[in-house]
Amino acid sequence: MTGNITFTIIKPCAVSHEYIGDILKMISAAGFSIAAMKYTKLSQIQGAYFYNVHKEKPFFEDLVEFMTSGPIVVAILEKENAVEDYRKLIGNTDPAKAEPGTIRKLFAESIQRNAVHGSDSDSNARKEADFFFSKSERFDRGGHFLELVPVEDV
Ligand code: IDP
Ligand code: MG
Repeated sequence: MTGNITFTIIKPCAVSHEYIGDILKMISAAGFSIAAMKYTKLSQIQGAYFYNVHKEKPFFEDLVEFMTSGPIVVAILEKENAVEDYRKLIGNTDPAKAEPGTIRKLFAESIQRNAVHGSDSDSNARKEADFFFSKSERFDRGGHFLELVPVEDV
């Protein structure tokens, strides 16, 4: 089943360069609507939990240090085929390999400081959305509480 939400983070590098507005404009222009959003900062524990899948990678500790180094914007984005379409909009993990016009091509500094996070699957999108937002903080386009299907059905 193709999910209709994805989860994004505008990373500390992009926030500190004042790119929040430009990135949100691209997200909106690409047809995503914001179902939830907050300005926050990750603790060490939250950063390590969020990137737990990468804990064996050589870049893990640096990544958590970077992601906890300053404020971020976290958001749930709603659109048909959200995960795949958002990965296309952000581009390759490495900005040197990202397509022209993608968010990472335009705003990333390096493979680590690559401006934004985007979920890699429907089930991870749901888990990441649940990690940051309660049911009462998520809204559909009509302004009603966003109903999400259970993770196991995504
Ligand atoms: P993704 O963000 O495109 O899904 P992942 O492979 O899931 O890429 O990696 C998570 C994050 O870890 C990346 O967005 C980037 O910030 C960082 N990262 C990935 N590969 C490297 C690397 O080779 N060196 C340093 N940081 C990396
Ligand atoms: Mg990933």
